[in-house]
Amino acid sequence: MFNETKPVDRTTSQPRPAQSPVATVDSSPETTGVSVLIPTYNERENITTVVTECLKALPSSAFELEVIVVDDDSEDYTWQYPERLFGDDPRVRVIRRQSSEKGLAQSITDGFGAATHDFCAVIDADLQHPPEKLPELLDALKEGADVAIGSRHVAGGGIENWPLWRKIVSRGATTCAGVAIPDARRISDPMSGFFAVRRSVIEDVDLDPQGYKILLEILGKGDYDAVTEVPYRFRQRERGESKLTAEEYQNFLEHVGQLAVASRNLDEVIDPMRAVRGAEFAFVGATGSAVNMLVFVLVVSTNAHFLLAGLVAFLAAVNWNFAGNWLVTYDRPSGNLLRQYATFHGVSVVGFVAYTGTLTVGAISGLPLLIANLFAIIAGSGINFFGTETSVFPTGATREPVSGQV
Ligand SMILES: Nc1nc2c(ncn2[C@@H]2O[C@H](COP(=O)(O)OP(=O)(O)OP(=O)(O)O)[C@@H](O)[C@H]2O)c(=O)[nH]1
Ligand SMILES: [Mg+2]
Repeated sequence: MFNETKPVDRTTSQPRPAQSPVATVDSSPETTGVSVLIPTYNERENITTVVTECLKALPSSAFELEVIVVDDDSEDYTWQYPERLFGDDPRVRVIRRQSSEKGLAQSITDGFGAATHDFCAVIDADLQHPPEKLPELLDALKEGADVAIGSRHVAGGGIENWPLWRKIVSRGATTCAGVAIPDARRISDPMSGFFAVRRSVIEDVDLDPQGYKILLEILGKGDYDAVTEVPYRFRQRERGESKLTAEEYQNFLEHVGQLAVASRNLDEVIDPMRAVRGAEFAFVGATGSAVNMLVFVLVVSTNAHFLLAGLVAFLAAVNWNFAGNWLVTYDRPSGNLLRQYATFHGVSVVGFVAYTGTLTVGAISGLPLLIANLFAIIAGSGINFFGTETSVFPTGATREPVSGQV
C-alpha cells in the first residue's frame, strides 16, 4: 500500500498517505543526492539543533547530503556557529549573504544556485518544520513528484498553538495565492516554507521572489507537472524571535501581484513590478479621492465656489497621495525628500490641469458635479502615475524594462 502515491498531473495535488517509519527507508543501493537549504536570520539559539537534526534525518547510508545554511549576515553571528561546530563536516556549508537585499526567499534563491544535488529541500531554522519529515518529502520526489510540499492542511497535517488571527491571515493569504496563481489553486498549502523540489523545476527559471514565499515563486514560474503533499505538524517556535514583520505582509501582496502577472505570461507586455506599483498607486489614489471628496464637500458646504473647493480638495489629495506613495508604492525610497515632494507637486500640476479641465468640461456639459469630479480624478491620477514613475521616484523604475514591456 505504501509508495503507491503516484505523482498526479499539475492540476491536482494528492496528499501522500502517512507512512510508517519502515516504508521510508530507501532499500535501493544507491544513495539519494540532496541539498538541504536552511534560511537563517538571527537564529543563534536554533542553528546547531536544526543542522544536527537534518544530518540525523538524512544519514550517509541513504543520502549524499549537503546542508547549506544561507544566512543574511545575522547580527547574532548565527553564520559562525555551523562553521565552528560543523567545520570539519564536509556536508555542512554556510553562505553568509552581505548584500543589501536581505530576505528569506532571496536567500533560498541564492541557495539553489549554490546547491549541487538534483533534489533540493527547504526547511526553516527554528524547528517549526520537522527535519524527521525530510525523508518523506524526498521519497515523494523519488516516486516521481516534481515538487513535494510539506502541508499543514492535508489529513495528518496541522498547526500547533497558532493564535486565531494568524490562522485567519494564513487562510486569507492562501486564498489570495490561489486567486493570483492558477496552479496554486489545487494545492492545500502553497504558503508552506517546508518543501522539496527537483532541480529541473527551477533550472531555467528566473526566480526573483520578494519576501518570504519562495514556494509560491516556484509554483507560479517553475516547470513542473506532479505535485505531492506530505502532511506535517507546524510546531510552535520555542527559541528566538519571529522575523515575520508587517513589512512581510506588504512584501507578500506585492509578490503575489507580480506572480499574478507572470503566471499569466502578461510579463511580456508589462513589467510585473510596475503593474504592482500601478495597483498600489491606484489604491493610494482611491484613498486620496476619498480625502478629495471629503474636503470638496466640506469646502463646498461653506458656499465656496466649486473651483476653489476643487483646488483645495485636489491639494489635500496630492499631499495624501505623496505620503501614501512614498510609504507604500515606492517603499520609502532613498533620495531627497524635498525634491521628491516638489517634483510630485510639479507632476500633479499637469494632473491638476487635466483634473480641472475634465471637471469644467463635465460641469459645463451638465454632468452631475460628483461624477464630473470622479472623471477628473481618474484623468489626473492617470497622468500622475507615469509622471511619478519617470520623474518623482525614478528609482521605482530601476528595473530596466525589457524592450517591448511598458
Ligand atoms: N536568510 C534569511 N533568512 C530569514 C530571513 N527572515 C527570516 N528568515 C529565516 O526564515 C525562517 C522563517 O522565518 P520565521 O521568522 O520563523 O517566520 P515564521 O515561521 O513565519 O514566523 P514564526 O511562526 O513567528 O516563527 C527562519 O529560519 C528565519 O531565520 C531573512 O531575511 N534572510
Ligand atoms: Mg518560524
